[in-house]
Amino acid sequence: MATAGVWQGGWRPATIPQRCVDTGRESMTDFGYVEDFTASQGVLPPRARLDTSAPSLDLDGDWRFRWSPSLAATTEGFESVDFDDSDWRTLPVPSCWQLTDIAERTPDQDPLGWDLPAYTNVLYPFPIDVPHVPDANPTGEYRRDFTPPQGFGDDQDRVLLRFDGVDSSFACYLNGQLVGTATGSRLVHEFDVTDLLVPGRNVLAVRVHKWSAASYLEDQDMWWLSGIFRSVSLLARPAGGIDDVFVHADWADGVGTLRVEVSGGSATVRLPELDLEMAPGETRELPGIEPWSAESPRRYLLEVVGERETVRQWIGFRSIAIRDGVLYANDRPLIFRGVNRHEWHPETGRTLDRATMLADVLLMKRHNINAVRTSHYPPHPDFLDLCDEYGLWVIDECDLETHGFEVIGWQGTPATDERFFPALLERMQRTVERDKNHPCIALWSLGNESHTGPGIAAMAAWTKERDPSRPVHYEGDYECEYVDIYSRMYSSLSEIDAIGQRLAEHDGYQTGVVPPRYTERSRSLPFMLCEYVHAMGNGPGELREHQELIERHDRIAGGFVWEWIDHGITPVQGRRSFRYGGDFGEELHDDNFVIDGLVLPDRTPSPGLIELKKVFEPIRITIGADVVEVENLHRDGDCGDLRFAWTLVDGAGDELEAGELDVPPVATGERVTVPLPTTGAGVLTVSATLAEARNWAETGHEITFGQADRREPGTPDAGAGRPAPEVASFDGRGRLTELFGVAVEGPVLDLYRAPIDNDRRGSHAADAATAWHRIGLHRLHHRLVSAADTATGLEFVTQDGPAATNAGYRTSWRWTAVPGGVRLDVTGEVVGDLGATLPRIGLRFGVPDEWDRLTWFGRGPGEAYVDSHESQRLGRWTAGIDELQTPYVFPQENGNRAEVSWCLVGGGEAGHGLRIESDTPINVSLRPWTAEQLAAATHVDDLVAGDRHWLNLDLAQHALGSAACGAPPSREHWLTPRDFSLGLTFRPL
Ligand code: IPT
Repeated sequence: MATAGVWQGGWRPATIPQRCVDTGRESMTDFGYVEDFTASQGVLPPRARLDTSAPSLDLDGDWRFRWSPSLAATTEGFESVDFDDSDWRTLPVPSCWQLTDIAERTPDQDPLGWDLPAYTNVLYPFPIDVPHVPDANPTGEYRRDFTPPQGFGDDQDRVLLRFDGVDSSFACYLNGQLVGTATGSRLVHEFDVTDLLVPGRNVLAVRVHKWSAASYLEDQDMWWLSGIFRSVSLLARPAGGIDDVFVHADWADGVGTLRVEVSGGSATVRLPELDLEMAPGETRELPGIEPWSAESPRRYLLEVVGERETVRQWIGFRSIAIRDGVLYANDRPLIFRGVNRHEWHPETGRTLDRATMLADVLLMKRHNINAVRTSHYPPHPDFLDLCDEYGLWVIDECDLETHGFEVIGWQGTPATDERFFPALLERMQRTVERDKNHPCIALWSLGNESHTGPGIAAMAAWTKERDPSRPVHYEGDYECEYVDIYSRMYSSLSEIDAIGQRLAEHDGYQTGVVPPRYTERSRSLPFMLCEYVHAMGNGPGELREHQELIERHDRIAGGFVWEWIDHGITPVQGRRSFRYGGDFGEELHDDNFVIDGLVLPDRTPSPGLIELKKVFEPIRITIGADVVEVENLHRDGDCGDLRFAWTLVDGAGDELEAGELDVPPVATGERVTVPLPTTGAGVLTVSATLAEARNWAETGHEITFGQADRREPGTPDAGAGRPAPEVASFDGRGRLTELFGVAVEGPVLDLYRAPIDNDRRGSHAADAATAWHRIGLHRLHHRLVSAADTATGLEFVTQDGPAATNAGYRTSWRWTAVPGGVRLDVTGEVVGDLGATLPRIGLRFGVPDEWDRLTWFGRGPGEAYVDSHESQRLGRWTAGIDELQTPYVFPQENGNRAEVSWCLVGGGEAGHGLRIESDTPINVSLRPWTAEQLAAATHVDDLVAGDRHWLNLDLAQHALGSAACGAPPSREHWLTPRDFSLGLTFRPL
């Protein structure tokens, strides 16, 4: 094989280091490989995954399985052909054994008694005692038999056994004989089993250990799960067949350059679409080639035809280059509008089927995402095929993270411990060799959060030599000694701006992990954010502010939002909520920090993803005073494949006019203007949709929209005189008891929201939730100071504030009669020191629980906040109470509807409910529980609807930001204690 020449790690004939475990059996069992630094024994050198005509046998399905709590409790002789496994249970391969029947298992009631899932972010859940692991090392023993089909592996042929992913260390036996051992959970391993295979029944036995020396290299922020979690197969390798292929397909100025290295027997390379035939190793220039890009993923089908085997390979011509500190793809700046993707399914964990992978790809494409970082390991190989086909740039990351060493000051971390170096190198080699032919892969990444040192530098050096066509990424090389792109995570906006300008000095926000050290080299390279805007819970906010900086500075090649999906685990049967860290009784855990995705565990898009779609828009529509401007930010072509349509609605939300907008061709990077299609007053929306279906979306799929509010201001109802008692009755505290004949409660001043993750955690918590709770904003007391019946109405003054402080609000409530209703004018004046920020300023109103529908004119249809609202458009919307709640896995503030001019709340039947108009746009939410109940809940199913619905009519709320892992939100989005006034009119429906 061609790869053999560069292969430096991994394969050696099996001489397993000794660590014999006294199992109490007659013989001591040799488990030395479990704590071996370079434990892959007998594994073949890595090679590309090829779509071949050679036969293969799928070994997935039900295997026999036995779980043991330790090495000592494993089964002697389990590998022998005649071992009787009839009383073992079955387990599907692929799967993660901790998730077996997980819906029925809790720490208190676990009929299986196997170890449960455990979540830690940084911490190793075992002592740092390299290369040792605890005696309690859960081990799964797997057995199955198979019969190779007729003609499978003729005389001269070889037969390989392939494991696509086994976590974390395993030994494999065929017909009672040791085949080999391997580690590298998310990496492929092949063994040559030709000499062990027999005609007829063969017995395969695999012993998989949860912990191994390799666990030190696999400390990614995710659940600890084990088992054969990707497929197993048997491959026939024809003598003289095609063992490996390395496609080099470049592109420049419309000309493709093709060279294909082939290892194995003699072969011809063909590209039928171009009538091309060439020899391996030959270089051909091909004019008229369409390049591959995420926007236009043009693929060509290549065939490598040998005497006894044909390999088919989808290829794409493209070039990735760095010039003058800017990253280019096909001679255009490459800007990642990316996400970090862990592989996750709430029922099957890291075992994904193709439909789930496709669902991810389609969701990403439909939300204007153009790139994925495979954090922090190579994905299932099918995922990369899908990225090639549908068009997503990929940063393919090696299966490596040693973050837990940070806790001990990175002392002895594998990057600096040469005993680990062969394993580090082998991991990178397995990553690159398997995936090297994918046009979607733009960069290689050496891993994540593993400090820096010669072990990682060696991975970079090997990678550059093996594949000079792709730059190398690794965030942990802060001074850019061996990487090609400067990469950071969670930098503050001001720091991103400074880096964008290539400044030498800057006092930016520091993650606490990464002190900014702008070396001359790091300043000369392109810059990217391998992680930014942490999508934990409600958020992230300030996506727009980040995108503006990315667009402003040429050197910034974009970034990757952290992260794609909440890793919630499917609930106890029949319950709606998902489980997270700590729910399985873990000794150490990181709580809901694993719930930080743009989609909920069941892949429902969160409001954060909807907002991201708008911010990542490939074209921008701006409506000015006289013109509509359309800017093609990064779409290939001239936007001729889009349809532009407009509507004008009045302040009631009724459509006044609509039409198509003729937009002339607009090339990438250009902008055009067209006259406004109407001069009418109202809200004008221009929307761009696909004129024809793509493989990732239907005709009519909206790419983006632009909006302008051209409504003429209305005149608020001037009230005068006290409302008649049959219209509004009040209690002795100045609060409504009845409005238009319906029992209501309040309104009272409300300064609280159920803290979001970004309020509770990280850098901002001291200013936010901690301070709010310390002051007591969740437990306001209200006192009626005065009540007066005046000529202009009824006026109450209240003092609203928490116990044990003199801070709060002095609030005046003036009720007056207006035609057909009542008007409330509220003014609030800050008293004393309420701290730096307030969660909200508004009014809380208890309404009947039959009032379960809201119609509003404002931003919608989804939730919106001060720093996350661009995706929500002005218009008239209606939603039921369930739709008005976003079921964030960890309950927190949600469901706010923003910039509302008027709303109807009621039971959906005319004559039952309220119409509320506001002089200035307000925030509205309606929920079946209070903010305090929401704050007390830890899982969605803790939330139980009460006998009231709570309507909030708010002036404002605090920022979302993404401080759970990052800088505090910008001051301009803080809600600081301030005086306020609100003017509201209520009428019966
Ligand atoms: C960063 C990690 O790379 C990622 O895996 C994840 O843990 C993320 O944070 C937070 O969810 S590391 C962090 C200490 C900046």
